[in-house]
Formats: sequence, structure tokens, C-alpha cells
Amino acid sequence: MDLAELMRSRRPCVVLTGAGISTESGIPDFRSPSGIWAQYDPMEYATISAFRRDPAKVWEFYALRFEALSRAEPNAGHLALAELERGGFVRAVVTQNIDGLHTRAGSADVIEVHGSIRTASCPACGERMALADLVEALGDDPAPGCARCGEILKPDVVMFGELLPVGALERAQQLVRTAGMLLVVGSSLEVYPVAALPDEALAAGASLAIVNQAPTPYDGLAEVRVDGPAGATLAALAEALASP
Ligand code: BV8
Ligand code: ZN
Repeated sequence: MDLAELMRSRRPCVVLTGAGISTESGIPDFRSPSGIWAQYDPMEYATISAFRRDPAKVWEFYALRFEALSRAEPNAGHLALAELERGGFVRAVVTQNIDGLHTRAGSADVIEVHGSIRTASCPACGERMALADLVEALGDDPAPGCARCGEILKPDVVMFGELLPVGALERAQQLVRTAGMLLVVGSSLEVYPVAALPDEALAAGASLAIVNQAPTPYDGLAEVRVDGPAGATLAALAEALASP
């Protein structure tokens, strides 16, 4: 059975995306050979303890990523998922990405389980700062301080060792338990608790499909497995499902 036939027969489809759907927008992923973790040790830059130990160092890492993220545009993969949502095939997109590209591509129901770079918040008083002001503040201060109380702000992304936004994770779990199928696009499915979502979908009787350019631990359980680029694969899928 191919992906289009599966999407027609197993509705609604919930999509889970990872960094691999945004590489064609120029944003590096994490675990590919050219990925971020090849240059930066996640334990030094992406854990909440690293942030508490040396916030300026973690801010330096995120400032670099903000550069690439703010220049990025949605690609054919993001646009195809938005079209499939409008066409009634995709129920929602659960994303591990913090780049906001699904929303900019027109997807209406997007669950950002690892937060987003859209804002940063003050751990002490909760004051929020938007990305535009952040980028400006980062210009002359490696670790932006809270306008209200001076404490160093933290990007509103989920770092290793941090709990995911409770509402987001619960909604993602509820969606996959009531889906006809879960379509995973561009994720190595190695980071928990998100990497347990395919198990929850399968346990609830949903089918699993995976579009990814490297093996994942769930490949053996996927009814359809496409080892190809997300952009072209999803564009072809939207094309196939557009024609009756
Ligand atoms: C939690 C932040 C509970 C946002 C990220 C030690 C210390 C602390 C925690 C742990 C620990 N050991 C284990 C843990 C648990 C940890 C975990 O799962 N670790 C893993 C590595 C084993 N999880 C956590 O810490 C989570 N929190 O468990 O809290 C807790 C807390 C307190 C007290 C008690 C309990 C938090 C997890 C979230 C971490 N945040 N990032 C950011 O900066 O982006 S992780 C990072 O990995 C990103 O969020 C990313 O989204 C996520 C997953 O990566 P992927 O998206 O899958 O990307 P990846 O590069 O891996 O794969 C991309 C794939 O696409 C590749 O296979 C590639 O081939 C493919 N591809 C590329 N291009 C294309 C393509 N395919 C098709 N087409 C293309 N064009
Ligand atoms: Zn504050």
C-alpha cells in the first residue's frame, strides 16, 4: 500500500514532524552527520542544567540558531501539510521544531511540544520578550536580562531535563490515540517523551507511516516507510490526494 492509499483509508491522519522537515528551509537538523550535535555537545548547550550553569553560553548557541531560524521560509513539505489539513486529510501537526514554519505555511492546528523561539521568558517573574526584541537585545548583550526584574531570560524552548508544556503533550497524546494513522516526517524518534507517541498510536490501533532519510527505531512497525526527502514526498502526496 502506498502513502496516498493509506491516507485515504486511515483517516484522520495526525502528523509528527522533527527537524528533518525544516532542513530544506536551510535549518540544520540535530543528528544527521552535518547536524547541530556534530558541532555542539547537547549536554553543554541544550540541557536546563547547562543553562543554569552558564546562561550566556547557552544564549550564544541559541543566538546562532535564531540567525538561521529567522531567515528561514516554509518549504514544500510544510506547505503540503497545510494543504492536506485544508483538504481534510490531516487533523493536526505535532511538531518538535521550534521554528514556527508550520504556522507560517498555513497549518491551523499545530502543537509545539518543544516550545518555540517566538518568545523568551523570565524564570523569576514570568515577563515575556518577543523574538524581534530578543534579537535586538542579543546585539549588545550575550544573555538578555528581564526588563522588569533584571534576571536573565530563558528561551521558551524545552531543554533536556525540562518537562514539556503539559497541555501540549497531553493534547498530542490524545490526538494520536484517536487517529486513524500517525505520519512521522523528518524525525529520528530518539527524544522522549515524544518518541513514545508512535507506540501510543499503534497501541490504540492506528497505522504508522514514516518519511525520513535515515533509519528510525520504529521502521519495522511502519505500514509505509518512505526513505526520501520530505519536501518532494509530501508535495507528491498532496498532489495525489488532491485528484479524486
Ligand atoms: C524530559 C530543544 C522529563 C529545542 C530539544 C539526561 C539528561 C536530561 C534528560 C535526559 C537524559 N537522558 C535522557 C533524558 C530524557 C531526554 C531524552 O529523551 N534524551 C534522549 C537524547 C535520550 N528528554 C528530555 O530531557 C525531555 N524532557 O524528559 O523531562 C523530566 C524532567 C525533569 C524531571 C523529571 C523528568 C526534553 C526533550 C526535549 C529536548 N529539547 N531541543 C531546540 O533547541 O530545538 S531536543 C532536540 O531533539 C529538538 O527538540 C528536536 O526536535 C528533538 C528531536 O530531534 P529530531 O527533530 O528528530 O531531529 P534529528 O536531527 O534527531 O532527526 C532528523 C531526521 O530527519 C534525521 O533522521 C534525518 O535523516 C532526517 N532528515 C533530515 N533532512 C531530511 C530528513 N528526512 C527527510 N527529508 C529531509 N529533507
Ligand atoms: Zn523578571
